[in-house]
Amino acid sequence: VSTNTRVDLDEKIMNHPCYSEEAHHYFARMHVAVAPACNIQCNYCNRMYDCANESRPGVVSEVLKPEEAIKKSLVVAGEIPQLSVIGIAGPGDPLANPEKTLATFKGIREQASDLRLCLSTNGLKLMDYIDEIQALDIEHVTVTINAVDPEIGKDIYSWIYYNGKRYKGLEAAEILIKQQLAGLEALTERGILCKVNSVLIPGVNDLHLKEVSKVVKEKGAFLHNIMPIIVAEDTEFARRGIREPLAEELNELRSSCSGDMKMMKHCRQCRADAVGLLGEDRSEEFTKKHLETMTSRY
Ligand code: CLF
Ligand code: SF4
Repeated sequence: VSTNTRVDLDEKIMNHPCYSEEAHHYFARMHVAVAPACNIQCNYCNRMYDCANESRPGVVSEVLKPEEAIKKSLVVAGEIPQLSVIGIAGPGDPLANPEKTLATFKGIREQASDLRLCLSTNGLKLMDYIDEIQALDIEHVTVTINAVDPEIGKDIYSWIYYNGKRYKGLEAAEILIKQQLAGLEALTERGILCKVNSVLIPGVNDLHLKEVSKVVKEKGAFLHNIMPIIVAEDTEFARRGIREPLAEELNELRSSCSGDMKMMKHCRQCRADAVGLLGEDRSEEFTKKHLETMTSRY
């Protein structure tokens, strides 16, 4: 690694509240919720709420048009000087809404070039947008990978919708996992910093996540974030009686994986329209209604 690349990498980590535990005390992020549709069905998601791959189910974010999201980014950057990152993480999957997601990133890139861009996706369509992600200088990408073995994946996903066709069961899991890992590898080859989120689902993938950690590290992931499932009502996992993990189970699993790679321990399972430092939620201050009265100043 050359000195320049090293400095560059340190910078990318140090200014991002999710990639550095230290940075999360000083740097804020904002999510713009521009992506309502999704192309897969996770068994912990009931579609009424934010994407549970990155967010807290049970929260309904305010969906914005790209132009509204760009304006919001400029306003919030003016109001919150610690703002360093704009992320798109839902409420569905950003790459299942490619026009909206890319138009938003493009506008922010052009009008607020000092903000870093961050994308969180289920990874199904990553390979189709690698060039765009690189061209827009999106420095951080999260891929949610809950299994690397389709036999386990088939119990986590009911279906995927891929290139005009719906797939179910083992076949769906095979395609999804293949695309996720190929996407992860392609991104890291291009120097894009990748984090992998995994939802810990007791009795389904708890014994498998160590293997996931190992594989995603091999594919170049920089950070692994194991998040506890939040069992939302009206989901397949609620019907199957899946329980939420205990704090000790989560901690134990994280430490058993940490030999393989850097583990994230400060994730707050943010909403898809979260604003502010990781521990605070200022989304209410910056709703569409409130923004209208603020935009005249920007
Ligand atoms: Fe958002 Fe995610 Fe980017 Fe961070 S959140 S898109 S990487 S800017 Fe961070 Fe929030 Fe945890 Fe996500 S604390 S839910 S890991
Ligand atoms: Fe729900 Fe996100 Fe899974 Fe899509 S990717 S089904 S929005 S949790």
